[in-house]
Amino acid sequence: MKYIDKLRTIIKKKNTHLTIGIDPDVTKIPEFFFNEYSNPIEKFCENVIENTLDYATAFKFNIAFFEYFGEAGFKALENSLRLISDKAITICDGKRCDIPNTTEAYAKTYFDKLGFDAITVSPYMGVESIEPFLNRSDKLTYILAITSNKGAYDFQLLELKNEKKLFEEVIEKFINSYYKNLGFVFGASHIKYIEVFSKNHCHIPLLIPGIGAQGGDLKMLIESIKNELFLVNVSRAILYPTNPFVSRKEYLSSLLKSCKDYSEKIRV
Ligand code: OMP
Repeated sequence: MKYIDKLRTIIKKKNTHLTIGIDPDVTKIPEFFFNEYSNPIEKFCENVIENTLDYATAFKFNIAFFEYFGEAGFKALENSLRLISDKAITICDGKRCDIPNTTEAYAKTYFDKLGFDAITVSPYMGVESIEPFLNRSDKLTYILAITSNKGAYDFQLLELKNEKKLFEEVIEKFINSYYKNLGFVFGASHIKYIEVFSKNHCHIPLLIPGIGAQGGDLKMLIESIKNELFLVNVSRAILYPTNPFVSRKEYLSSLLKSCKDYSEKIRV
């Protein structure tokens, strides 16, 4: 099944655009996982997925946090993807790109071996640098357009001589390429640009982080999106309790509460 069809089907079934960001931060995972399990990261991910799968259309795995745990992190990724199977979209957040033969190695790992549905990439090595991802026609590649951090102003929002912003030039280059299995990442802090882009490109998937811990305005965001193929990512605001010494029962109940709450709000 093509990515867009799978995305559309799951959004309809679960009636939400919520993506849960699985960012297992060793300093924030509740203490009991470390006391009770030999592979705490695997069990942490397992508990999050099993308790939230019905309320999330997608799960985005930020590879940085998994790399920290080495082999245990890789096992946690494999186990998580097995648990999710076809019940949600899986996104590898690696922001990877390199010269083509190196990108091919990333594509083999994340698409062919692990089986992710989609990946995030940085576009600044050019179209050819992400072609190995785009050549997997049933998968989707989310290209960074404007990111949620203030560093977006360093390069992405620079104005060019033709009066376009650099990120607009990037988007145009990819949209005019031969490939159709691509989408874009917009930080939730850039509502004005999300509104314009989603109005003009209602069939291009969007991935929008920056809600929750980063403080994006969810209500305004939802009102501004004119494209049904969007996903809004929430990581820390769902994953972590304020007190890391919570009991299992308290943790699971707060996880479920915040997940259900976001799931209901991220709906059109
Ligand atoms: P929270 O701020 O905890 O919800 O996490 C946001 C997640 O989205 C992290 O995994 C970030 O790496 C990622 N992210 C951004 O925060 N901003 C961006 O512009 C792009 C991403 C991303 O590509 O996912």
